[in-house]
Amino acid sequence: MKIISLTFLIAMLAIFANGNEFPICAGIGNQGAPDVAFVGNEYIVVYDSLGDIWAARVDLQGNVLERFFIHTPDLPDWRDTLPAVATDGERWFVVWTARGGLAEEERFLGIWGAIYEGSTVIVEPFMIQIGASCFPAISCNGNIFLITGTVSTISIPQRSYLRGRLYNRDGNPLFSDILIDQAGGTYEEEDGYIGFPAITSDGERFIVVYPWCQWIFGEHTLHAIKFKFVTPDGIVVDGGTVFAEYTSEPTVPPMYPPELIPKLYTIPPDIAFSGINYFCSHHVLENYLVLPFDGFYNVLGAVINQAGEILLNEIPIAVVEDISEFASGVMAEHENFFVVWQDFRAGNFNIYGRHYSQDGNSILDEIVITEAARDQTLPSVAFDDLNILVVWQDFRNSNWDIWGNLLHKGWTDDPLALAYNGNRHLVRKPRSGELHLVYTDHDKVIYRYSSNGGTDWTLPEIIGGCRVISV
Ligand SMILES: [Ca+2]
Ligand SMILES: [Ca+2]
Ligand SMILES: [Ca+2]
Repeated sequence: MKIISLTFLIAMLAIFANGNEFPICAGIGNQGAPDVAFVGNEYIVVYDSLGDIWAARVDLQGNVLERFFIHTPDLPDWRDTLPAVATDGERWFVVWTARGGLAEEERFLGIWGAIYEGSTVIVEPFMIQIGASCFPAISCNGNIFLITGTVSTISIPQRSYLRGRLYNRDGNPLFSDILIDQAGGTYEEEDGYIGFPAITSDGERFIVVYPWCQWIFGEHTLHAIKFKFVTPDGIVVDGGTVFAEYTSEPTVPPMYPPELIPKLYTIPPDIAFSGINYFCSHHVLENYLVLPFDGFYNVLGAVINQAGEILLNEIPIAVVEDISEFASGVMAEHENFFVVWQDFRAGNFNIYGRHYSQDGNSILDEIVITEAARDQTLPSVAFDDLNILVVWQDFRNSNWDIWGNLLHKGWTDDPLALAYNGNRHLVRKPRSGELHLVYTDHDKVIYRYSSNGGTDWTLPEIIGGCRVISV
């Protein structure tokens, strides 16, 4: 009996350890590079499946409603990959890049986009005209979309450009190309390179954050994480530098073979706006002397105000020595921020998260998002005004799939505790274990239901907006 009980206990622990993890797409072969946005009343998850772009609609209880195909590359043996998605609240705009060639001569072939409402296509896939070929990023200020990407020239010195363009919700480009920044100087020994950018908006202006490096007069390389602003008129406004480190080697990608290009440049930082400040999360090498080979990484953060001043820098988000932590994503959760990252502490990659105040102070404990077997990598995160959906690519089944975990804030997850605390109401249906709970949170009325006396609860659901409630 004891053995049976112990087996049962272990099985139960495994279930709880997985929390609310669920597969979003576990198709044959590899699915990867997911991005997620909260659109209207559902989440849209975009991803690369076998080199095609797909999307999944996920409801607020974590049910996958639908998966649908968006685009396959025009050229044989090329892949459509690295999708990014943004929304104006109704429509969602997905961008991606076409990538091809053998590993040692990988090339990018421009940036593509398409616009949807729900699963209805509004604008069929089309070329995005920004004069950039790789690392697409997109954000919306509520009205118009900024799309950015980078391109590098085969020249002496090597130059790299971060370009962008504003688009309206019908897929029409506004104004002309915007040159946001460039790397690479005038002289032969001034090679430069710009890596994968990220964008967000304060509802009017956009802020773009990106890795930047340049080999300076043959003496040293400056590696930096920089940011600039773009106005809705397409004007670039100076920003600042949240990180800078020198190395004495000519360590400017892509002079290396692609497999040696550091994750510094091929995996983006991220940035979010809380209504007051921006929070930028990014990864850096623990030791820059290891370039051009990959060393270990740390995740750092910075709080930037709307004037572009860095209020707090080098926030140590995940900084364990000789352990790689990188690929962070950040989103605003009302006045706070939530950062997720991939982490090798267990000997394979898992995903963790942590909350920060708008002042950059860590609040609450670290949250385990997934500790499943094998690797979970490249997390992306969205907030639906109540819950958080984290998505990632997942190798637990020995091929890459897309998985998610729907978190309820992370700190008020005990419904019964909620019910006994403040403006909250709990009702039990007579002669049953059925509980109905309503409470308010940021002027929204939240509802949860339990069929078994409070052991299991539905995920919180917004049912209205007011301050005084009853049930
Ligand atoms: Ca580390
Ligand atoms: Ca793992
Ligand atoms: Ca798969």
